[in-house]
Amino acid sequence: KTIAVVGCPFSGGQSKLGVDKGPIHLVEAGLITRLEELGWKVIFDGHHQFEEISTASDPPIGKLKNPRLVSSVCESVADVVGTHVRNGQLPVTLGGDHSLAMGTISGTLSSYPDACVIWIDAHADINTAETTSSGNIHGMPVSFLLGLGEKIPEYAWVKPLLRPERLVYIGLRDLDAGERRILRENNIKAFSMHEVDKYGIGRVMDMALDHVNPNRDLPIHLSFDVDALDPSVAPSTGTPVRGGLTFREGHYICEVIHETGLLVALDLMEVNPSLADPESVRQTVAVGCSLVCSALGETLL
Ligand code: DIR
Ligand code: MN
Ligand code: MN
Ligand code: MN
Repeated sequence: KTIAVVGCPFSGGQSKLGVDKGPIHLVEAGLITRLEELGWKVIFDGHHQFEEISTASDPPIGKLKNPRLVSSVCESVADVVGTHVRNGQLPVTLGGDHSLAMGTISGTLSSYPDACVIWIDAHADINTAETTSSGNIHGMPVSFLLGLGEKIPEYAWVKPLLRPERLVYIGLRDLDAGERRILRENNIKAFSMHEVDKYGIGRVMDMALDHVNPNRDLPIHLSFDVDALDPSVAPSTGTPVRGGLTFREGHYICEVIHETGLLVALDLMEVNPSLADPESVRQTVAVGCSLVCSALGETLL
């Protein structure tokens, strides 16, 4: 089986510079060799080049910032990821900010309409054009995939193919009021850090998979925001929130997903090597690489 690494140096879904350097650091840390050592054939044809749309020609639509740029980048990511999936390859998308998942998940669902999405994050990223207070689209990709909120013509290419019952969150601890309401109204299953504390990550993973994948027969798209991890584990990210997943909890999630044998696409997002000191950056990049390796078969024994 072949992995296609899709490097996405993109930061337009939020306002901090540097997250576009995430994929370069992850690859330079040796990710591709490590995946090859796990027995995969890996294709990587350089980091993605995106159409440039200047801020001047991309004024806000309502509150949404850089709306045309984010749309055009995500549409091209959807095409790239979709093509890899159609060719039987497993796309590993390296972000870049989490708005990119609008593209990656659209790409996965274009070939696997019954795929489930496991979203690991401190945040739910489910704001709509109406509920967002930041206007940052990295806080919104899930609402587009579900088809929630007012329709924006610039995003007409995003097909609302994700059903709420095929989505589960783990690691949440920083939700906006509107996001809480959306989760409740759409009956979306979420395991916040409270449930991780209460049940332990082992039972949370069992319950999460029982919910989205009861017969363990549906393809899985894993979208991992590195800020799901505690800031002591992954400090170099744009919106760190204390009280997150431990190093082992993060890896355990990835190991269990690999054990299902159902993973068809993986995102590793929001590594920002411009934030924090060099040792924190090294640590965050190393954790990002090892999460990806765990999801792709690296084991402890
Ligand atoms: C916040 C923060 N909910 C927003 N979201 C972040 O801007 O919509 N997502 N940081 O990763
Ligand atoms: Mn996040
Ligand atoms: Mn996120
Ligand atoms: Mn974030």
